[in-house]
Amino acid sequence: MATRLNTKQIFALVIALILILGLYAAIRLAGQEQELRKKAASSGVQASLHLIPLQQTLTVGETKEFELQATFTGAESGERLDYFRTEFNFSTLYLDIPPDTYIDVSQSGFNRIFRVDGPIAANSSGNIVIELGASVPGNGPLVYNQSGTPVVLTIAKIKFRGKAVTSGFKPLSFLTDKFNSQLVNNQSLYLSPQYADGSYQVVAGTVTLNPTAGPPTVTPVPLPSTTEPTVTPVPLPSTEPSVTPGNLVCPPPCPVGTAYTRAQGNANCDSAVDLIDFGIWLDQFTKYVNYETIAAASRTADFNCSSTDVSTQGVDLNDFGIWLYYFSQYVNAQT
Ligand SMILES: [Ca+2]
Ligand SMILES: [Ca+2]
Repeated sequence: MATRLNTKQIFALVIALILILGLYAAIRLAGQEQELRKKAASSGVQASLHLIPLQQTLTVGETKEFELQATFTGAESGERLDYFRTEFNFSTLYLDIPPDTYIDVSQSGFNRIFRVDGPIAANSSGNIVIELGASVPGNGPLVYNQSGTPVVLTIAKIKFRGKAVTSGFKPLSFLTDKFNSQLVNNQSLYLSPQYADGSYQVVAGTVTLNPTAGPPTVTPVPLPSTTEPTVTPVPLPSTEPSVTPGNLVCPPPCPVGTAYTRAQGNANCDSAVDLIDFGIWLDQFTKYVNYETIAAASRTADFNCSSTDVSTQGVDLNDFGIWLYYFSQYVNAQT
């Protein structure tokens, strides 16, 4: 019996073969990818790059230092860095690196500097490249700590100077792609670090007081102070009518025999405490709140004035209170 396969059966076999080959290829590829992934990372090291302090405020012209730190956890015993490269940028509008101030990488633990940008390169581009290496593979900085606490490397100390006032905080950003930033350990394995950008703000250097801003805070004293008796002539007792007007700190009292005294709200020294006195008080009060000086002899509505208490020597609401009190007495006496 001839066992010839017909066209249909051949076709089915070919399809099955293609499927089997495809599946095999897919399994192989997945395996290779896993291998690659193992090679791309080192043995579980968590690396992070950040600036310390994370945030700073500078005044214009002021210089402050940021430390570029790298932190490592989970490294294996004896694990070191062979190579370090990072790049980050700042705005040349607001910051610069002061001239002759170079980036300090002396504490990094690397003994070979491939590239560290100085002030001229950094200030023209706004980019800082730091590229360091071990002089011999395996003699770079150790990233393993037996106690399990993170290893902190101070890779670089960078001094920035405030150039112009910013509106709020601006970033100091790491370039995180593998082309610009690479960390390689002593087994030639890449580490993929986490990056934390820093930030800064620049504020004006000096606070200038605007003399036109806001109302004056000092209450003007319209008369010479009596708190210094050696300078100001000692005023005579207010009951003494014969004083020289130029030396007064309080208005003279009403003549003896007046029905109401000045201390009783009688501004014009007639026989009444009425709305005329209120009108005088209001006029002088208006001048007082507008800081107009009224000579003592003319300050006739200063009812509570005391030559020894400067706080009474003005026409204010205390004097109004006195007028009101005696005005009601006067009105009641009339009825
Ligand atoms: Ca009066
Ligand atoms: Ca007064």
